[in-house]
Amino acid sequence: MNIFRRTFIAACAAAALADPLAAAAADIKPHLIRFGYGLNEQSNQGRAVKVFAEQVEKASGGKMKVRAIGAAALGSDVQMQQALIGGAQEMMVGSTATLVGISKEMALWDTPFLFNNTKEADAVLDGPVGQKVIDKLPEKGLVGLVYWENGFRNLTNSKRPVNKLEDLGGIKLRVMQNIVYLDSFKTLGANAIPLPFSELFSALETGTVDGQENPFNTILSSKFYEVQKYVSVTNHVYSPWIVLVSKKWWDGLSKDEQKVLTDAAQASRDFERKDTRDEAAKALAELKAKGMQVNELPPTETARMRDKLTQVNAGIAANIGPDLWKEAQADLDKLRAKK
Ligand code: TK8
Repeated sequence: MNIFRRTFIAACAAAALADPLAAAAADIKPHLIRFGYGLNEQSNQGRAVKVFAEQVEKASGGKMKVRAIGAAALGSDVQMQQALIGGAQEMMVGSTATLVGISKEMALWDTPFLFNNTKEADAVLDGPVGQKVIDKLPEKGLVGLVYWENGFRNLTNSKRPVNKLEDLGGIKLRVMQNIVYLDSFKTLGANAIPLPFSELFSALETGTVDGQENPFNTILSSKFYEVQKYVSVTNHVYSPWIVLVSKKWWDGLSKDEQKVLTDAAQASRDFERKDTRDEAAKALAELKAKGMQVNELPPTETARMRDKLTQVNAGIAANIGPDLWKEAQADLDKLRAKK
């Protein structure tokens, strides 16, 4: 061994001792992570994927590289979930709602008006109930790392402002590929049509559907204001996103590599929720500026909607199991009693 090589090895060892991150990185094998998502790069989803990617590269000393692929270029949520299960793709982020066909407990998050505010959402999603739902994924071939915020969903359409329940009558409304959403909007009188998000813009543009529902952030970042006239503020459900890993791939990683991903996922969650909330606070004004006509649903009409939708709750409870349902309700009761 020549002197240069010896000096180099000694320097690496010293650096590894001085920096625990570098020490861990020494055990990390080179990896390329294909990370797919449905929204575009300029969206809150795209920004948070970038934060995740940067942290993974840094913490792994450049050995784990994330190739972020947005705008559903790797497929819809449902297609990507299948690719993860099969091991053809490493990671993704998407709606919990589109996962219900694979993991039925995810339907808890589809309960209309489940959370009154983001505080409640964070507490339940990051608490024992959220973890129990995530713990059901490995048996399906997926690992769930964290929940991000998609947000409270609101209605848009091209026909008329929805001021009362009856205004939804006959509106061809795109819903996610999820049984609870389908039931909910049928119950409210809309003509609910399930479609993947990746087909939504053109379906709105061509009139295949008249309307859709999503958080203000998405209505803005996906430019739905170009093809929709009315926004009705309904906040009918809080929608989470979930960061998923292929279990097939995850099982082959070292503990250090798994930790790099878990830590980065948590950091991206904190970034994402703050970023999403900051944007949501300004988004409605921007949508108005883009020419959309905004109306708030009167409280009496929200109450009527809520009443009608309690019909779907029994089905959700039966589907996810009464214990999980009751535990979520008990946690919410406790949170609400605290104030
Ligand atoms: C993005 C979707 C989207 C969701 C939807 O892939 O489909 O309406 O809100 O965020 O998961």
